[in-house]
Amino acid sequence: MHIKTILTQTYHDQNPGTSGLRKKVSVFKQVNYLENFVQAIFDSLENYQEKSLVIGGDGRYFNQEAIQIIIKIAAANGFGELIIGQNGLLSTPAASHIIRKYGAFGGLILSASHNPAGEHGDFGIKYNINNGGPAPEKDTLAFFERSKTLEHYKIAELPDINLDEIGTQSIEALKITIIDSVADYAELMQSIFDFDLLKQSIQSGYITLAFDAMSAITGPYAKHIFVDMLGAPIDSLNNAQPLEDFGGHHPDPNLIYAHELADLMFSDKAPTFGAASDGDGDRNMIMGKGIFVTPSDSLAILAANATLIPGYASGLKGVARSMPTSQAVDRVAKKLNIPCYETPTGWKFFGNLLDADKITLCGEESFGTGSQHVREKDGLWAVLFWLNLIARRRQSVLDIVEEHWQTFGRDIYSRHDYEAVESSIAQEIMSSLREQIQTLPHQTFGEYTVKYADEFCYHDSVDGSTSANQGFRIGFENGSRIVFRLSGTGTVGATLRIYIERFEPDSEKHHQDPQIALAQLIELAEQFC
Ligand code: G16
Repeated sequence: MHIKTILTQTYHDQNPGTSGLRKKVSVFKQVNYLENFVQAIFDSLENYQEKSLVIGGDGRYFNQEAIQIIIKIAAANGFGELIIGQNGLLSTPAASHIIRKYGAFGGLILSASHNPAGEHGDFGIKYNINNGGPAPEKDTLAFFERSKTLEHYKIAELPDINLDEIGTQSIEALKITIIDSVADYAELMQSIFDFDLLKQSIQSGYITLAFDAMSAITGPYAKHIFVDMLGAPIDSLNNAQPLEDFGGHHPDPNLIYAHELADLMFSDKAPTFGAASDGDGDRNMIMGKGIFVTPSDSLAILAANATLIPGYASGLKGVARSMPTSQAVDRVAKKLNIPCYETPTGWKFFGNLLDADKITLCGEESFGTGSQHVREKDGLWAVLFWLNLIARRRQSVLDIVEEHWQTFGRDIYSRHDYEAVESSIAQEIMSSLREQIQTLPHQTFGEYTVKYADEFCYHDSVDGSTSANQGFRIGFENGSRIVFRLSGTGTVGATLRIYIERFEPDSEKHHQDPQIALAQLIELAEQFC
């Protein structure tokens, strides 16, 4: 194999955000841009020679082209085997599982998640370590540092590899294995959930479902699992064909971007259960007939009911949520007498807790839920969890949620996003908040008295590392909270996120519209910034 060393220009903007490097396709297509970043990753890793690397992506525009480049750079840098999803496709949770199952050294996942795709959309790349989870901050910082001094990359002179055919081919000492993108993942799901009960509940018509794959990666996974394995009719799936531009959709499963599903679920024709996933299959939106379940509530409900699921029948070790996620799961943990950890936003912060067996379930307000089974959040896993719950409890989603609120109270929750804010203005807002939090404690605003106000700093109890500047928390005496932080996944300007929550123990008041129930807090939040 002939290996060339290419002299390259250095880029200074390759700083990974909350979840890998995400940029416009036009940025990634600059000369040597992708090549540099991949080389910077490999230069920052040690002892991977002759080991295996998993490669796959969500199928968006530039996915296949990028994979061909990565294959050649990985070959030149001495990996022994490349395990690649057929046609270059792997959902993020499936990639995490494959890294773990095949004991790979790590993996490169190509996705910009829920960001729009296509020639004018976004692209992204992230490195996952051998536990199957996103590289921790110390690694992503090292990638960035290396990228700023990189002058050369190595690339093997190879023909493009056919990604369509399953099987292994060897090029000298390098093995290239193309695997079925779905089979291993489906088998894992079957090992966790009661597929016989699910099949019976779906085939008897007790559960009817609508799943929107948003023309992104989960289509083939949903078809195999829901239709082929569980017997759901094919028309339960919407937008199930992955497209390079995601059909022009914004594959972010929420009430705005998955509004067709939302309209259906609030109509007379609603099935028992509705769900959607995102570009790379790690997010989930859960709906029942006439109800949208917030991700924070969903996490709490899954935790409270986990022992009904075969894979979690022996109970939970602990749970974790990201800092801005509502405190609903904390109440469940308290009742179950298990620890509840609060981590910064970013799935990578759950990795150590999962590896150390301190937690079994974890989740985030940003439509992410997951467990011990992989080291990424997992959209279809959450959907199967809910289906299994409905089948076991023989109750509708609405009844399950209402009963949960009656038992634990409701954490009324809302997130407001201010997108494409000029970066300098966003920084000014953050600086002003940093000053204000010093003086806020004990001040009273209407019915709200500030109990604490701080800038969240996380101390990882497993590896002792510290992650500072993770957003501002303002907590009130009555348990309400306002949180401010800047998103780490946007690609245009800055995105300011404001998270607002209020605890409501009175079940007579559980049906309020969150925007009305939270009106005073929303006004306060705006006043602060
Ligand atoms: C990523 C991360 C999540 C995070 C989310 C939002 O999700 O994996 O942990 O909660 O971004 O982050 P931010 O608020 O910084 O935009 P995904 O689905 O985009 O990979």
